[in-house]
Amino acid sequence: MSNRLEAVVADAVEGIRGALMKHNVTFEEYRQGIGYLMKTVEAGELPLMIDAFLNTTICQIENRNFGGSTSTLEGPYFLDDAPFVDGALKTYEDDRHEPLLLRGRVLDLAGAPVADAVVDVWHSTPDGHYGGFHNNIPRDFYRGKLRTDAAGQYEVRTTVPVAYKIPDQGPVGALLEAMGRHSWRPAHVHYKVRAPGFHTLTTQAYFEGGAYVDSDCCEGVHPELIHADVRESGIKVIETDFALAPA
Ligand code: MBD
Ligand code: FE
Repeated sequence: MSNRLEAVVADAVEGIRGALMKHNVTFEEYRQGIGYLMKTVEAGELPLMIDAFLNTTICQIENRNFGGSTSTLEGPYFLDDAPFVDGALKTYEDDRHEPLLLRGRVLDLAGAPVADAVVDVWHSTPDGHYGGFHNNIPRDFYRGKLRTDAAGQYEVRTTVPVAYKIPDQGPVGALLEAMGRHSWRPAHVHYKVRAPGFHTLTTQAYFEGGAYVDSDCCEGVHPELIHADVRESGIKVIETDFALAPA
């Protein structure tokens, strides 16, 4: 059992050693790196740092192993107790943001519809926060569960999300800035699709031409997850079919 641990840690160390060698890292820089890691731990941002750099790799491994639609980051703002919603997500009463229709089908790998699949949808508020996490926004705002019908279809109305800035006042923000990067994620809609007998799919949708689509600080964007600006009777539509791999 410890062989797997030994293999992963040994290769991780080897990778870091390669980077140190390649860039002629000095003893002083090495000490600075340790100091930076200490600060990150003290600030409680170690999970944020590891997520920003490495979570997307774990998703790539899942994509390689399971097949079906492309999976990407769950992020820190999923709530499993979101209510089932009928027709529309709860939004701010004065939300004047552009309306958005999310719809599509849940399918198996052969393209047959999956009825009674549960599709969790969640995204940012128009002011760039998440319900249940920031500014006392109710936990059922801008999130909800949908159930697919006999044709595997789901549909829900909401408003267009905005780009999201990960915490940038601490060590992680400082590191990204020192690297010449920023702390923004492009506007996105999160999905988690579950059905008995299938592997759970966690993914996101992005907006073509949106800010930061080409420079996501968490590197979670895949080209096939970027949606063109499609409109129906003037209403913006994101249509996403999810192909689920067998469990
Ligand atoms: C988010 O909203 C998000 O989706 C990810 C992956 C990381 C931080 C904030
Ligand atoms: Fe998010």
